[in-house]
Amino acid sequence: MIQRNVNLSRLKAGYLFPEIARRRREFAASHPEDPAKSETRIISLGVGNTTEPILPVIDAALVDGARRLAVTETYTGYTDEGFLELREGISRVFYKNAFSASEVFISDGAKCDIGRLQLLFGAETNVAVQDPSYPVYVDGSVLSGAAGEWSGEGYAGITYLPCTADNSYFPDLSRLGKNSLLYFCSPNNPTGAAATRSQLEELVASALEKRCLVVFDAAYAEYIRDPALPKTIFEIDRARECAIEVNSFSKPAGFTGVRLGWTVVPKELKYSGGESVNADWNRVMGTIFNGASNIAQAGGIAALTKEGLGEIRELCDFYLGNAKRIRKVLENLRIACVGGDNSPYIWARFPGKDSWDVFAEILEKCRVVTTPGSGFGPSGQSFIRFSAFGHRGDVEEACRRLAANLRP
Ligand code: PL4
Repeated sequence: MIQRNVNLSRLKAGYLFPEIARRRREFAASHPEDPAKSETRIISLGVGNTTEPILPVIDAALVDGARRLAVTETYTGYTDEGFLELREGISRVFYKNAFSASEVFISDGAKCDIGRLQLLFGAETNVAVQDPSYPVYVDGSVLSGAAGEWSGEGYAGITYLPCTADNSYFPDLSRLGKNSLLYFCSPNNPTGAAATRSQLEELVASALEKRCLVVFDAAYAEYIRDPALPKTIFEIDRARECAIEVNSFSKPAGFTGVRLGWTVVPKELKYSGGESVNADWNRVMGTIFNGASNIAQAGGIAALTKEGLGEIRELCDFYLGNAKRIRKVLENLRIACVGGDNSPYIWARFPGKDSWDVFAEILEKCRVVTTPGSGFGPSGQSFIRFSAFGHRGDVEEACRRLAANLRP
């Protein structure tokens, strides 16, 4: 028989979010809901999955995109790197036209691109991550062979850069090794911290000095409300020499199920041997990706219009309203927490407790699903992530239960 890819056996347990779903199912099986008692219903503040309908202008464009496929004159097939109008629109709206269409690659979402990006660098790469971080950076590195063996605390081949209250959730970059591939997410999942301009300047300066490449995940950029905070790494001078940015319509436009994202790979970006990263990404995408859905792209084009951007703002404001409510309850309980102001996540600390124990306690006492911080890396231990994605009524009910039953 064929041998299993050895890297698969290095993956630690299950992927975080299916594991949470499994524990939720297990709990539900032993604690059946009573339709007469609404307080027995399980509410999720766990996975960051959008719940609200797509707003009318963007929705109408999706419908129109589907209808155009039924008409000979407007039918389209493969679009390879994506509709030119969408690529140029993304550059115009999010990057002040700083990039040509050939530097903007349309995808089926940020997660998929994060997975594919690993193909550019290979198993010998030194990988560094913010700790805690979105699990795909580490698990994807395990699959590519770059992470090495699990050592009980983390993977031997990965440099974990702690982001804690002590450093205002921004890592000590003196620990970043030379020639590393650094995954950096702002506004951050899970801590909710959004890096300041000076912090991103420090990041770019370190990356240039140490000849590192930064994969900057800006999936939550549209949640930034503080005008002083950068929404993209490319607001920083010379970032185009050291960074790739992945982004997505999932969280701003409610496209988690539609699937549409993009990655910006500047032409200035070079490997140590001087080869073009942009040319290689073009080759990788051309080889193993066949383009995002034309219907989704029609929705994306509409999302970039004045009306569409208004809808993005409205949707993000709604989830930020949820975040504000959750954070207020936690603060009233005197539970130390951050995030929720420029991001849809609130990061709450339960000193001395194990994250999975707190997860189980909240599920048991409040029937609310959360995400255990330790699932995001060693520095997430004793933390819980609350997601603000939910219907308003559910979030308010969850807040009532937390206020009544949760103790720090
Ligand atoms: C559960 C920092 C959520 N099944 O939808 P995409 O692929 O464009 O974006 C995914 C993504 C990319 N970057 C960051 C993210 O936080 C996410 C989505 N994360 C979460 O709860 O942390 C959804 C997770 C989903 C997954 O595995 O991604």
